[in-house]
Amino acid sequence: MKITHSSITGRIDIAPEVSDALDTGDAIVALESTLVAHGLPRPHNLQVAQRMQSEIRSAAAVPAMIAIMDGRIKIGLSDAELGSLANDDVLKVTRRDFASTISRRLTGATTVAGTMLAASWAGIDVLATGGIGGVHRGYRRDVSADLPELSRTSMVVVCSGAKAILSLSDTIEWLETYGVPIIGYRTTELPAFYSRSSGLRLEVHADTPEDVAHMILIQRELGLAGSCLVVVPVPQEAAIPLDEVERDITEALKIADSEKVRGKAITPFLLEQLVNLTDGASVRANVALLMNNARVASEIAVALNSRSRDK
Ligand code: PSU
Ligand code: MN
Repeated sequence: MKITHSSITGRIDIAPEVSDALDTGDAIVALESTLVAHGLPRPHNLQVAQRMQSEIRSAAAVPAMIAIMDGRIKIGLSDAELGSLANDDVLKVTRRDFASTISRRLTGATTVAGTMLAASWAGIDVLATGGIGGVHRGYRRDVSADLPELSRTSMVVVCSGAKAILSLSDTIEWLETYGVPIIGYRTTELPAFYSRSSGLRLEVHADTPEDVAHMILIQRELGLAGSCLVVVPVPQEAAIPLDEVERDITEALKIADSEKVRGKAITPFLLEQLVNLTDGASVRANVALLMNNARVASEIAVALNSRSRDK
């Protein structure tokens, strides 16, 4: 198995399926566990995680859900481990939380940032998720740890943009400042998570997994550290029109403000409010885009592998 920093090996458990794929050079897609623990309501959370894993397998890749369980970094989770993340109260782990979670032998779900870090330690280079964190509306100093992680850790992150509850334009500006390329996958606009368009134009797009793989390999050849963000719109049949979801987001933000929710609690709080305000349409969109992103990420991982082999 391919682990870069030897001192980390003692802290990581890699599931047999993932370890075999690392040995044989098969495509692997990392999955964040925060969407299971904090992002989706029960029982959707567990079902979606299982369905994403099947989707990845049927697209000829191996899923690697990442979390910290009792102080061990896990790359690939058993059904029992997944079940405990879906049902128990666990921590939310980003870069700053690794050492404290491990030293106290606690259990935590990794955010996109935390997942990127652990995936890169294990030698995995593609990650699929729903939406990354970003710059919050109104509280511009609340910037998700996902953004700096994207600028420093090399990974292909496939998502449907940043969560719509954020300021998408401020998030794009941040990524530009810190040199993170954004590739629109079959879109010329930044997707707005629940909606297919945001009105924010993207300069770069790709129509096939091979196109994406080509750009990523050049990024690597140039030695440009950091991630590429591949943004994929939610499938049409589950999309919510932008003006409709914007009304509900404004309402959810008002509730958060009146209840003085701040910091890392705000994302899960707003997502939960939206489930009620949209009568479940936000969950349907979220599930559809997660499944679709899992498939696209697998196709990109496969294309990256065959391109690197051809060289
Ligand atoms: N997107 C979702 N649901 C989520 C998240 C993203 O649809 O729960 C999670 C991801 O794990 C992401 C995190 O990394 O929210 C960002 O949280 P924060 O704003 O606290 O950094
Ligand atoms: Mn945040």
